Amino acid sequence: MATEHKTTFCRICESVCGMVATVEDGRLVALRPDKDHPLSAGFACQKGIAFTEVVNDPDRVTAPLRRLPDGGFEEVGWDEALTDIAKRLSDIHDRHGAASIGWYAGNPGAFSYDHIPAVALFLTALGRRSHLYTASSQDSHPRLMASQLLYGYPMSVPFPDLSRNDLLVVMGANPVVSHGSLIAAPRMRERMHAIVKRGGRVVVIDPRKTETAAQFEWLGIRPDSDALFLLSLLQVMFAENLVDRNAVRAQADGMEWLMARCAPFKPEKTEAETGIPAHTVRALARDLVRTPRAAVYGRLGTCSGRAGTLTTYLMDAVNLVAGNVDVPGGSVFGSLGIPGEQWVVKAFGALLRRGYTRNRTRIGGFGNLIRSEPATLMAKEIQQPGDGQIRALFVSAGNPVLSVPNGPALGEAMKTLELSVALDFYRTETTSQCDYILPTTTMYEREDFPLLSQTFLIKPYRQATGAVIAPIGQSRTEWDIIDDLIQRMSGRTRMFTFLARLRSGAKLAGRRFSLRPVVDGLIRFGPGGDLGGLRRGGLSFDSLKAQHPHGKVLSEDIATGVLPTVVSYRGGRIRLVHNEIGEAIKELSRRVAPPEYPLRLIGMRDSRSENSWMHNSPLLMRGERGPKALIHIDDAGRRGIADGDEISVRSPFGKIALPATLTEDIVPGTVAIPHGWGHNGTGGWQLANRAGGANVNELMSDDPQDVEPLSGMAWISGVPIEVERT
Ligand SMILES: Nc1nc2c(c(=O)[nH]1)N[C@H]1C(S)=C(S)[C@@H](COP(=O)(O)OP(=O)(O)OC[C@H]3O[C@@H](n4cnc5c(=O)[nH]c(N)nc54)[C@H](O)[C@@H]3O)O[C@H]1N2
Ligand SMILES: Nc1nc2c(c(=O)[nH]1)N[C@H]1C(S)=C(S)[C@@H](COP(=O)(O)OP(=O)(O)OC[C@H]3O[C@@H](n4cnc5c(=O)[nH]c(N)nc54)[C@H](O)[C@@H]3O)O[C@H]1N2
Ligand code: SF4
Ligand SMILES: [Mo]
Repeated sequence: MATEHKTTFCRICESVCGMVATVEDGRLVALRPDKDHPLSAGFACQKGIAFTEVVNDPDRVTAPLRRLPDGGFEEVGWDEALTDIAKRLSDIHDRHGAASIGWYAGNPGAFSYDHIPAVALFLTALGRRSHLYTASSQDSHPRLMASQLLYGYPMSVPFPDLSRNDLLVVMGANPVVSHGSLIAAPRMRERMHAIVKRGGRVVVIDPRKTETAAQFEWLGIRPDSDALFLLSLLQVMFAENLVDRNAVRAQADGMEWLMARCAPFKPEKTEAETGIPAHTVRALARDLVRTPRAAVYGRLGTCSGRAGTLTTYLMDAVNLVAGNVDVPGGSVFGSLGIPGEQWVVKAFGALLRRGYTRNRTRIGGFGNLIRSEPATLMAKEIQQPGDGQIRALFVSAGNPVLSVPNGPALGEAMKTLELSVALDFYRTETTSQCDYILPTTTMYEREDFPLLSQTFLIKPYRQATGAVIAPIGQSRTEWDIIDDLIQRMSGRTRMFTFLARLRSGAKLAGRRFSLRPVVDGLIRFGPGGDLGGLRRGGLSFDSLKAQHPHGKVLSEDIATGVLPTVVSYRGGRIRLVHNEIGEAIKELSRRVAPPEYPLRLIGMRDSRSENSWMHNSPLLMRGERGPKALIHIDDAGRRGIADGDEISVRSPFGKIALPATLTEDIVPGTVAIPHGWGHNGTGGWQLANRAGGANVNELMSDDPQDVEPLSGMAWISGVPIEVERT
């Protein structure tokens, strides 16, 4: 028996931890943490280890499947499947144009260097009016929108300089469980403890005393009130004259405008709504200014309410006004490290801003942020007749029937499509609605480079991996599938023809048409790169794999003083003045709370789930698994609910039933329910189906009125609900 140990890295979540794969006779038999990885250094979580079970899952789809009229599936050959898809797609394109075709790319798509680019190429070739959706509109759109407003570029996203930080304020993130998001920091729990050990503080602002909050200082906040809290922090900083105004003016335009906007929000006026006492707000404002190395960091909890863009904008504004932006230990910006990057930021920023202003969705009129539309509206875009109605939908690496507000409506809408195609390795609640399921490889069956993580690394390093094993069954990478489709669509538009030419050009040169030369170029011409062969011993894709399998650190710390290069606006200065932000602040006072729904719903993640898709791993599903509603003892008591009781949860938009767990570790009036459940038996994952569980997104609104107006983000936090014993 041939046993090999291959060094690689996990791509389930943003930590991208180092892994060692044991391969026996070409079969992946075990995964263990890589102790020589520069950042994860011998750490991997349970999901990372359990991934062997995903790769070898007997329920995995490993041959192309075609749906039968009775809802079952039969195996078909690749050629037959792709020929039929290309033919039907061409026909739809002829009759209704590009605006009748959509693609939803889910979360795991972000972990492969060529998946999203392939989708983007395909849609661009179809035509400008094709619809792109990503999981980002249930995740980070407000973060990207705030960056687009402040820095002119959605991808300029600051994060805390953890290794040098002395005061870290975590708002609406639970890194002990999530392992960090929009920050690539394996062992994030230990890194936060290190802050405390060196005499610093970690303050967690969250409606739930989360696994993170329990280990540090917890400030319980009422859901969806963070914008008020942040406005008060700013008000105190200005009113108590804590601000080095010249320093702020040196980085940003519009400080006076901001000052005027936050002036009415004295902490004594917001404490009733936020639940955070005025003196605590004042003390934190002073600490943020006076601690030289301090930063506020927020994630899903600050994005998923009704004012995610405003909240994120204000968080960055607090960092700016407190003098903590772009300085060691503060809120910093990563980079790709390529020459001329600032011009890329300038050019792309201008392009994306223009796209946002020009391209509006048919339903709701939302700006296309990073070219994509709100996934919340997919069902309506499929069902509402007229020019631009979606008739063909592709779904790759996503399970929107569980992940978007009112997912079941999407499942129903998908049944009316003329063509639906999934690229996935499971038959899920979503892919089971598709005409075809095209089997993709898992991450360990493809070579990779963590492209999207590059600008979020707390310590810049490079790592590349080859495929650890060959594709299982007939599975193919997303690039290969899309490339094949592009070839079959050749001649349809000028772009398709151009791509076909590129392809034959590459073939003539004895190469494959792929994105690899681009990634290779980024490595070769970036820090430590071999400059295209000019510098001996320098880095390239291949030398990373061969000579630095554990990864190569580029510098101990993140560069600071880079603001002019990450800001896309002319002059390289932050822009604070935006009418949209002024409006969003006014909107805060116009909110009305429906009296029949006195409680507020928030989400929660758990260590053994990854959104909806790791519920078929026996290792992760041991014991009693499934979603439960976490309720404060007092709220439960008033309603006669005991621990373990089955309850019904109602919102203005839907109703679900699930067991309750009572706790004191949540702000009264708040109920926490995890997402990613609701395996209803339409999928082929047997273990997941047995766990079933309620789909919390049945409680969320898919009305365009309830989608965050600036970024198109789904409203999934702070939703009004009522509960009762059943
Ligand atoms: N184990 C595990 N890890 C994961 C995932 C997973 O499913 N399981 N998913 C991955 C993905 S896709 C992502 S995007 C990341 C997310 O990473 P995080 O954002 O770190 O994770 P969440 O658990 O969603 O944390 C959001 C927090 O916001 C809080 N919150 C809710 N509403 C509010 C509010 O109004 N104000 C404030 N201040 N807080 C609020 C919630 O209580 C919760 O603790 O995690 C990734 N990692
Ligand atoms: N209520 C509520 N809803 C939420 C959230 C919440 O906190 N609360 N969180 C939101 C967030 S942050 C996110 S990111 C979204 C996630 O939403 P989605 O991305 O729509 O759903 P996932 O559950 O991540 O499903 C991922 C799918 O990709 C497949 N997959 C895994 N790896 C690969 C691969 O390499 N290639 C291909 N082709 N397929 C692969 C899996 O089998 C699975 O079917 O959910 C969002 N929805
Ligand atoms: S923390 Fe994330 S990257 Fe690390 S092993 Fe777990 S799932 Fe994989
Ligand atoms: Mo996410």
